[in-house]
Amino acid sequence: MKRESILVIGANGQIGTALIPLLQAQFGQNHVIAADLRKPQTEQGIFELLDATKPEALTEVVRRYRVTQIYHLAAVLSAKGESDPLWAWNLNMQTVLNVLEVSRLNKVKKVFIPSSIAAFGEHAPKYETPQMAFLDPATVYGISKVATENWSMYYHKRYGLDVRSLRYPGVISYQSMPGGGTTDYAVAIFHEAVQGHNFECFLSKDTLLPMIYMDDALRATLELMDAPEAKISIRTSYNLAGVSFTPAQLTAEIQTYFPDFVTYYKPDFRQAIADSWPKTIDDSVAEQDWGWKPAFDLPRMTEEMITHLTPVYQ
Ligand code: AKB
Repeated sequence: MKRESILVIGANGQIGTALIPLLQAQFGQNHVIAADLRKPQTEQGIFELLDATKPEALTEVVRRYRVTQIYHLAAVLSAKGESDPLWAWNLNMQTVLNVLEVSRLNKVKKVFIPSSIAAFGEHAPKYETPQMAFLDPATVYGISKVATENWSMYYHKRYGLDVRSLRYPGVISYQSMPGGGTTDYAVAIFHEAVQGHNFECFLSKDTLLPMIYMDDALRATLELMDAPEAKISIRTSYNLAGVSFTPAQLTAEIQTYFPDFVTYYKPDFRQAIADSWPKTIDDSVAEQDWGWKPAFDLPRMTEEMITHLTPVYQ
């Protein structure tokens, strides 16, 4: 069997931090190259400082390590992107185009570039949003994800590049904090609750959004990347569902552990972003094509989050 050499761009981010140990376990520590703009706090395995907006720098790393797979996880998320739309567009698109082009020119075998529920907008059905819904996103992040999906499909059709993608819901994890997203409240709330603090939520209490626990998000990613090429019918990005909940439902679940915990609601500009997104997702195409099934519901996710975060603050 040929050895893989796997480059993870955006390795210090929320998904990279949790994905790298799994890739290291599967392929061996010396076969996973973690890359980011800044060094991580603790380094385990190979790390490269890399600015993926620079095609020469990316090419150099890909050639030096004879990279066979790339996970491109670096992006400016929905809320942060709105503070400087042109900067966010340039960063998100330049890095995606560099990854696609450098992969094509250097015969990288497989590429993973995530999309997001942010690709959907006003004219997609809000409940059980189908795979093939109309895409008219309200944020620059969403616009960049729709463009990324189309560029990925183009590289697959035109050059045969094996690019795969998932439309991630809000990802809930204890390993690291997300940054700049609209779903971030659902991680921050746990950090406050386990410290005995109350929580001020920037979304209203009944804002239903699609979310996914990190274990499910990682399993979906690895299952998609492991699926035989013939099974991949979607070359834009697969809808992916975990569990949908509102801030009020999450608060009630946390209160089963901390009965005195209170959430206060102070919606800000992120409310309009959340209101433009789906509430629940139909991921039946992922199920049909490569057998996707989420394992974590709201109670199980809450238990895991509290179990892992409690010792962090003791
Ligand atoms: C965000 O909130 O921007 C992200 C996402 C849903 O892609 N978590």
